[in-house]
Amino acid sequence: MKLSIIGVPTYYGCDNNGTQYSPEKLRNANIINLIKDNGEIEVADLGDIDIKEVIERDKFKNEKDIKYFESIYDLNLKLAKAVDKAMDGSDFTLILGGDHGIGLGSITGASKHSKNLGVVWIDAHGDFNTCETSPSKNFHGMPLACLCGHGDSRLVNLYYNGVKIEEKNVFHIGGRDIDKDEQELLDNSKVNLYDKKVIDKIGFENVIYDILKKCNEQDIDGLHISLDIDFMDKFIVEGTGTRVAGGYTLDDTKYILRCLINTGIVKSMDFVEFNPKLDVNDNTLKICKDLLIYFGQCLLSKKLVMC
Ligand SMILES: [Mn+2]
Repeated sequence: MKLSIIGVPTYYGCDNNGTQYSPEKLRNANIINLIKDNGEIEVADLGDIDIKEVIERDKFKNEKDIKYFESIYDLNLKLAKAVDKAMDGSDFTLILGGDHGIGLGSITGASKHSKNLGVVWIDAHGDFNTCETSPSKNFHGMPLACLCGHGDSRLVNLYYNGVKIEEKNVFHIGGRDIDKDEQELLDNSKVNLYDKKVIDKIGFENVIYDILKKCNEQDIDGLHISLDIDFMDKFIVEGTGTRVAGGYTLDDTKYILRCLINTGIVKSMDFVEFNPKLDVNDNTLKICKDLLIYFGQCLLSKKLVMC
């Protein structure tokens, strides 16, 4: 099992200084060795994407509807290329954000490695705004819409022209803070929404069952997980920028990861929105470490199941 890791030290998509320190913080917490120590995982740390610096005063200089546009475009293009290349030489690619805006680049890269890619977007927020509907103009609220072909055409056509992921192949889990116009966009889309209402009604087991059934019916041959830690409850993850009440536990998150990775078709994952500057007593760091070690164990148990 070969695992590639790419860091994306940026906060330009959330405009909340701090998420750029996440890859460094996780590496310093020995995360690479901890994942390795689980056994036969061969980890290649490919380092960080080089981020083009834009000063705060210039954040609307190139585009009035998306903050830090120039850098967002640049880093996502570099990330798409890096993920595409990493996936050529490994069984799994893990991308450490950064804010969730990096999902555009990572999934664009991953889309080159499946005939029919599916995306599981685990998040308290929709991330389905366009530059027109976004109240904040922060790109981390837009990447999923962008990947489905909505919004700024330069970002929609990043790396190669055209839609990167079909709406019906998107499975969004955990939404409980979705903007009004964004909700309308989602309701008019084919995105599969498992928001708080749905989860309360049917439970995570049935959510997973439904996703796996649809993967099968729709001939999805590869899955990418995009995990925003604000999926978890605001009292569990202090070290993230847009915390929302009524969220989920560490065990819920582990359960979802395990079920998805056990399918054997997950080849890449984003781990985003950890903000060490907002963390209290390293509580969120501990949660992140726990999750990433568990993720490594899931990769290995997948291998055992396959044997
Ligand atoms: Mn998000």
